[in-house]
Amino acid sequence: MKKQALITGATSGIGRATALRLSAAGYAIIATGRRAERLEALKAEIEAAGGCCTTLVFDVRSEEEVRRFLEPLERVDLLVNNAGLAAGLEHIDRGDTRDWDAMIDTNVKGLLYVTRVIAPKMVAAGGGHIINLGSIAGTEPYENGAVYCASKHAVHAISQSMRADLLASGIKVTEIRPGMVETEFSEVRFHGDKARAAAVYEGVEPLTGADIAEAIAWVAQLPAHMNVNDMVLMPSQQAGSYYTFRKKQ
Ligand code: NDP
Ligand code: 8X3
Repeated sequence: MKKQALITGATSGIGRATALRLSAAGYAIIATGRRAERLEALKAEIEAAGGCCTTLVFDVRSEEEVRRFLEPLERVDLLVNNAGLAAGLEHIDRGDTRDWDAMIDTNVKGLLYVTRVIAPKMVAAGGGHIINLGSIAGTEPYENGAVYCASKHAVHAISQSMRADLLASGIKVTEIRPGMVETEFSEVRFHGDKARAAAVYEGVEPLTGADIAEAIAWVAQLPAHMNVNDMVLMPSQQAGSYYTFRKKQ
């Protein structure tokens, strides 16, 4: 029987690339997100390559939806808590509280709701692996990013605590903490402003969703006695939140 990988936020970017990569590694994929058509296209792509994919359309911000869609799952061997976003880039005195709610409700509460349903299944099964998408923003807060950075600091803290909580149950917890990855992330952050999103990557060769998926696939296949607690990945032109070397175009 194939191992089952549940990936939240598989309609785009890192989550989509991870679904494709883990399918190629032999996992049966359970792909989630809010955009049904995107999930159907992913399922078709996975099945055309000989893989197996179930899709679940729900919003991780709704505890009721998370429970309704995830409680019936019989087994999950690998959970990739990936769904997340940045909304806005503003000083604290000008931030839009609707953006703040979206980030906290998705990046923190959504990750917790999903974990609360899946972790007991792993405990009952006697093992599993949870991979959380953190960020360098989880340890290096930057100007204009108070709430996004706070949400990823929360993911960093939750990942460390849950690793301890689940230790005796044989469940591995890994946090993947990327720097700049070119996905729909910046377009979402700037509410659809493509030019402003493109400027984020000007003069830099950013990481891709596939780069992060490769790391996730590597971490997931390590032998039972070995875990990666925390992995920080960056483009080689970036040294951290505060240092990016941009080549002149
Ligand atoms: P994308 O915007 O490309 O993908 C985000 C995914 O999250 C989409 O599939 C989206 O699906 C899903 N999602 C967002 N909100 C919800 C929700 N309420 N319910 C369910 N799914 C949701 O961005 P990335 O791939 O870059 O981001 C993935 C993760 O990686 C995020 O947690 C992000 O913070 C993190 N990250 C990204 C970095 C980057 O530079 N890109 C760097 C460090 C971390 P849909 O809209 O269909 O619901
Ligand atoms: C996404 C990377 O630098 O925008 O987590 O915080 S950054």
